[in-house]
Amino acid sequence: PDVCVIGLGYIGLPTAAIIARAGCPVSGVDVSQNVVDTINRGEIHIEEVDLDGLVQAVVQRGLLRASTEVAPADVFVIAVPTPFAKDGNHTPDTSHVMAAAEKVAAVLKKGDAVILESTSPVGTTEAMRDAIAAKRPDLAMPGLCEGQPDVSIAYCPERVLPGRILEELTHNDRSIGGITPRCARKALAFYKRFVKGECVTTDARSAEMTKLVENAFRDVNIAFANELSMIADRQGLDVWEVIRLANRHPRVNILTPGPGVGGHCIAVDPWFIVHGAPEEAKIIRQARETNDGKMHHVLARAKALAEANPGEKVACLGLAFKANIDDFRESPARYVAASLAREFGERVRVVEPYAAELPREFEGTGAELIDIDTALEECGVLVTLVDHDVFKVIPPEERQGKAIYDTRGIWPDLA
Ligand code: SAJ
Repeated sequence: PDVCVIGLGYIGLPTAAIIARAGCPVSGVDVSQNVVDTINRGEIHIEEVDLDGLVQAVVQRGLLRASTEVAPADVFVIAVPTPFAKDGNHTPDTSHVMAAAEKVAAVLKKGDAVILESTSPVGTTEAMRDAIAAKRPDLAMPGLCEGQPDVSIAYCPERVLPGRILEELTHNDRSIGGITPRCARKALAFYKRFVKGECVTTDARSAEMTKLVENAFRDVNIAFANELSMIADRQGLDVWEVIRLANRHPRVNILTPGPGVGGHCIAVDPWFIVHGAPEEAKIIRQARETNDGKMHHVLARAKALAEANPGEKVACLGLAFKANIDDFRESPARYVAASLAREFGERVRVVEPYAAELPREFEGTGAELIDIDTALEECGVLVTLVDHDVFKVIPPEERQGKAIYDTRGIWPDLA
């Protein structure tokens, strides 16, 4: 089939490339002319392992072409952002999904399939169907007509990990949620072309909730670890030792405390559940608040350590939202480092091997980006904020005599 992928970001572009590699002609659509031009040159605008070579190959073979306009196709895959509305209440904003659906509606024909992949609150796929139905009264819509609908509509979330996107897009299992069972079967046949993992069919609302639940599960588990670390601080316990021991229980697997939860998914998606059922979603809401609060706890402890060592420079190790990636958006490490820079100015050094320069909020603070060897020579205080491999391998003798706050537990010998 001819495929149209709408939204060429972290999910849409790799998905478009993988569909193209499977031999389907793909037209990729993005609102940004710059993104479109970059891809048509065979280049990419995001960082992801092996994505550059794949996009170059499928563009060169004429299988992937980008545009700012939605053109007719047989299968439409929507992978646009679903951020929060700007009301400060963590309300989901599905306007990009609806805008994409309206563009699809304009070119939709009998027999086509529309698949939503964007993380969405429960009910969004049906709302999208209704928006398409309003624009195209000539087409019989699934769930709204008697007998056979003219088009099929489904919700099929991804569950890929940044840094492993291509691998996980191919090998992860997938939930395939149809508005009707027939819609699910149609979407299933499409995903089978490029997914090697198992594709499990369900209804659209269950698939929407599944995606949210997966990330909320992880958030709650991280919150448990973060809460433990704050309890341990209060009681003068070593949290790493407690977790190591508890995890020897055959049915206990406590995750790793850190400076908070970053990224664009785990810190966002649980709120979509809370928004849909505010009375019931108590643990899920609390986990979000606990993980956000951890940042402030870490900052307070780091400040105290800097104040207790007034003559020393303070090295913040890491800015990324997690280990071994160059993504600094929504990063608790970055928040803590920038707050320390504002407070302690020229005493602060930042080590981030994945950054070429410090983000804008560091401007004028006097803080500097340096490499790890310089930090180990010049800084008497070390605050580890990201568990990058390059930090983990620093041996104890190189850190000897320094005041250290290891927020991620990367140096077990400290315990
Ligand atoms: N973190 C901890 N302690 C831990 C694990 C993680 O503090 O034990 C922190 C990380 O440092 C990071 C944040 O949590 O700041 C999230 O990192 P992550 O690796 O758990 O997840 P993401 O955001 O990179 O990707 C998640 C994944 N979801 C799940 O594992 C349930 C991924 O599979 C999803 O596809 C992705 O969200 C998404 O796009 O929804």
